[in-house]
Amino acid sequence: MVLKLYYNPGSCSLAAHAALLEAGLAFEIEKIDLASAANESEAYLAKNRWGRVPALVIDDQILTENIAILSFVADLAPERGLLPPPGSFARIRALEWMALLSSTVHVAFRPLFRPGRLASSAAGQADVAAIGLTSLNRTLGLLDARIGRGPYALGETFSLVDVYLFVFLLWMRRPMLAGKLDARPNLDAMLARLAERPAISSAMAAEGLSITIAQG
Ligand SMILES: N[C@@H](CCC(=O)N[C@@H](CS)C(=O)NCC(=O)O)C(=O)O
Repeated sequence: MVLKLYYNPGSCSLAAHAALLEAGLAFEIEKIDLASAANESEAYLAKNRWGRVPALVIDDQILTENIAILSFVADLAPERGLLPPPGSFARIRALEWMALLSSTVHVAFRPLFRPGRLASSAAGQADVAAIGLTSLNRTLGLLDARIGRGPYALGETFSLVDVYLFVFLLWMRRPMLAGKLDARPNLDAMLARLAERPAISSAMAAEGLSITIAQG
């Protein structure tokens, strides 16, 4: 099976990248540079009409959305136990977690990272960012409480939910958020724990990232 991941360094595609490494699968990667709008190029849109990353080529198909990609990757390597088995309630709990990360946590960063998509004037964008910061802090507070002392999102067992979560923990360290977020000890401890996993640190290195200079 040919697998090829389209990614942008430090974007949410980092979850799919680290997941492929956790699964021990052979795959290629190709950078789609969001900073130069390579995701809006005709060539990329011909492959993925949504113009976003991650996108995973699987032979002659293309799969988008982290939730789908992480589920697919976990099921390719069942012996690694990267997600609970299909059909179990634990798998549904993992799905709930991934949906929360995709629909609520990811989008809570958008008013801060991309205020220009929500307002045109400088004053409007500043307002969007200010309201967004309040909302992001509240979301991260709920996340911190739900994680508790972990050690992992699903409790005692590591899963690809943690790999997905890692992306947002990394985003919390972006320089533009420095000094703006409330203290989140559980999330900080989780970031430190996950950063030590070889698959996560290898994906970070391949994308040219470090915890303090995460970009994307
Ligand atoms: N729900 C999607 C979100 C994908 C997404 O928004 N990716 C961002 C990078 S984190 C992107 O490609 N943005 C480009 C753009 O919006 O122009 C997923 O989890 O795969």
